[in-house]
Parts: sequence; C-alpha cells; structure tokens
Amino acid sequence: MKTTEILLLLLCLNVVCFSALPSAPATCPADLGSECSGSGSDEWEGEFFPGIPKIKYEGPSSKNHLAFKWYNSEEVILGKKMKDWLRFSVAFWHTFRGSGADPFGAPTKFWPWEDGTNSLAMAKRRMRANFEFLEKLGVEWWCFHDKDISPDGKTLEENNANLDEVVALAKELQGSKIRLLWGTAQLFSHPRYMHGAATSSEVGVYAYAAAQVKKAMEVTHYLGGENYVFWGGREGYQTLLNTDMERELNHLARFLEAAVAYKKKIGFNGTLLIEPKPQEPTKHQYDWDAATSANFLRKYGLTGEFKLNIECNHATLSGHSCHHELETARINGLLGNIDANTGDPQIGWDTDQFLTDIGEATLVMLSVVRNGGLAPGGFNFDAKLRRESIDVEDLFIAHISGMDTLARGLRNVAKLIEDGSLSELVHKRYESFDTEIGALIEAGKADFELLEKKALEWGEPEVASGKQELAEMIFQSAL
Ligand code: XLS
Ligand code: NI
Ligand code: NI
Repeated sequence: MKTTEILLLLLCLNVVCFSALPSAPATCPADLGSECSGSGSDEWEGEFFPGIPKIKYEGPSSKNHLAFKWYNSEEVILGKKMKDWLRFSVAFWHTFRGSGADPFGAPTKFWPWEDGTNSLAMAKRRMRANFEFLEKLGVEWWCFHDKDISPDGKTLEENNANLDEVVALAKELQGSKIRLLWGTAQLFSHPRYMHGAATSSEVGVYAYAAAQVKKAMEVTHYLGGENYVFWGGREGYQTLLNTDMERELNHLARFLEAAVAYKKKIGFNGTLLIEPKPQEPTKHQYDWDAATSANFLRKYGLTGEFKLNIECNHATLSGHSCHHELETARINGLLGNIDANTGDPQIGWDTDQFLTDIGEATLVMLSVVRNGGLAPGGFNFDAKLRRESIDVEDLFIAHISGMDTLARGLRNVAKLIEDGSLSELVHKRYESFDTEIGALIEAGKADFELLEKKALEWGEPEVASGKQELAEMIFQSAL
C-alpha cells in the first residue's frame, strides 16, 4: 500500500472519513494542512445549487422529490410548531466535507464548487455554499467541527487565525435567520491524538487539546451557539495492560471541569454535551453508551454541568436501540440533543445514514415528546450520503427524507397520544401498585417485615398477561 492509501485507511477507520487520495480532483480532506493547501478565490459566480428551488411543504400526496410531504414547519402539533419540536440542523462535516471515501474505496463526490484544495479561500466558498443550502432547505441550524470549516496552518496560532477568518464570514452569513446549534473541536484525526486527547498519556497533547477546545468554545460562543459538544473519537484503549484507566479518567474529568470553568469565564451559556459512542475505534471507553457516560459524569460530580448528545447509529453500535439510549438519557435528566441518523444492523460500523424508518422515528419522537422537546438542543443530521449517491440534488433529497421521517414520527406520536390505548395499557400494567401498599413501596415506606406479612396474607400472587403483542399492534396502527 502506498503511504497515501495507508493514510486514507487510517483516517477512514473513524468513518467520519477525511479522504486523502492525491488523485482526487476535489473535496480535499480537513486537517491535512499544507499537504493539501492551495490558493484560489472564495468567489463563486451565481448560485451553488442552481435549479434547486426553496423546498416547500406539499403534503403526503405530492410526488415532488424536492418537497416536504410530512414536515410542515409552522404547523402546530401537540402544542408546538413542528420546527420547534424538531430544531433540525445540518452537519457541515458530512454535507460539505464528506467525500464518499470508505475503508475500501476512494472519494466519489466531487462537488462543483470544490477546487481540490484545503485553502482558506476554499473554506470560505464552502461556507457560502453551506448557507445557501440551509436557506433553500429551510433549516435554521447548523453544526461544525473546527477542522472541517477551516484549514490548519503550520502552528496553533495559524490554525486559530484561519478559524477566526472563516468564523467571521460564517457570522455574517448567519444573519438573523440562521443559528448555530453546536460547535465542537475535532480531536481525533491528527496523529498527535493517537492516544486520545484529554486521555492521552502525553501532557503536551493534553495541553494542545485544551488550547484547541478553548478556541472552539470561543468561536462557538461568538457565533451564538446554543450548545458545545465533546466527542472523544480516540478516548479509550484496546488493552488495559499498558494503560492506567483510573488516571486517564481523572485527567478527562479535570479537562471537563476546566471547560466548565472557561465557559463561565467567557459568559457562554450554552449546554455542554457529551456524545456516547462505542468502538471509537477503541473498546474500553468511558463513553460507551448513555449509561456508561452517565456513570462517568456522576462519579466525577459533573452531572449538573453536562448533558448527553445521543446518536442513533452509536446506539446500534453499543448493542442498544436508539429508543433505549434516549430513554436512559431522559430518565437521568441528561437528554440534551440528538444526532439524527441511523446505523445498519448488518454492517456494524458508524455508517451515519439518514433515518428513514418510520417505526424507529416514532420511537425517537416518543422520547422527545416525553422530554418536552430538546431545546436548547435539537436534531443534528449527523448523516451522510451513501458512497454511491453523487448528485448535488442527493444532498437535498437525503435531508428532505430525513426531515420528513422525523416529522412523520412526530405526527404518529400525536396519534398515539390522542388514541390513548397505549398509555392505558401501560397504566393498567402497574395497576396493582395503585393501591395503599403500592403507594407505601413507592414512597420507600414498605420494609421487608411488612412485605412478608402481605405475602403470607395474599398467598401465591396472580400474574397478568404482559400484552406485548397488543402493545405492538397498537403502535403499528399509528404508523
Ligand atoms: C462521529 C461523531 C461526530 C460527532 C461530532 O461518529 O458522531 O460526528 O457527532 O464530533
Ligand atoms: Ni455524532
Ligand atoms: Ni457517528
């Protein structure tokens, strides 16, 4: 394998894939600095998406693939506008830096506005394309990683100066209509982060990561971001033989405490989020799933300062369903944001596909409605086109389909609530606790002596049917 191919493979193991084949005519990878620099102009003649109209709601009978069938932003469902329940956001990294490369293949997407460089001028042109895309799609939020919006320079100072320049343009383009859902620092693809960032065994890397996060928090704040996300990428290890897990977790907790202190210092009121993800591609991790992450936060006294960003594909990878992860986060008071995507149960990696399963979307929306919504979080489309989808309009089709799927999920939840039979079934299941003794148990006032007395008095208990198939039948009828 040529060095470049090995590099491509390594970068792609993370499957946020920053492709790096020299022959690729366009879509230059993020985070490769001078290896992929170039000069050019940020100017672009005319529209980036000519021929794509402003996407409108046309209703379920529409056959227009560039229209919404279920998402009607201003329509009120369950007391809130659809756009306020859903708070959709476009992920810059997938939509504008996704190249279609995977561990076995080269980039496939060569967007017309790309000039094959990772220059500052190209970063600005791409940013203009992002805002035209948001405007035409009718999405009011966006999310970014520092490294995918601006190229690295030769030093930390140069990186920061580049980021400042691109962010100034983004601020101008946001205007009063578009807002930032969250920002994050990409602390995984550069070789310096091979042992992790805040969990690296190298103090120099720990400090560098802190400087990078500090800057990313500053620009997130400057752009009016509502949240800031921490996502490991390389936090974890394959073996416990050569590592000191306890020491690393302590380093990480101290890092997060420093982030909380800095957030307060700069007056950033956004929510700090941790995004659970197993197989990063390591296996011993503090953030394997929602429950593991919640336990980490609790042990280090961070639960008041952090919430979770639940990603459906990561749920699949941890052996759970998205609904399970959302409910675990919700009942722990930690549901902050959703990375709206889905995995493939057979493929087994972070394929980050757009969610199109109506049943799954309905379960997702059930948790969101129970949570009273997600604000200040939202639904970030941490999702990309398949490798084989290479037309510019595919970017629109994918987002429209993902938005319609979740909108349909919301409509289904409204139907289930209106119908009432599912909640009645659940209520009935616990009816035996709606009694004097049940109330004592739930209030923590029933000791073992009392319970033994009751057991002797009642004899062998009667056990009712679980009615699982009935629950599934009622659920299906709402889809
Ligand atoms: C990758 C992660 C990443 C985060 C943001 O798997 O989902 O994209 O959402 O860093
Ligand atoms: Ni994500
Ligand atoms: Ni992911």
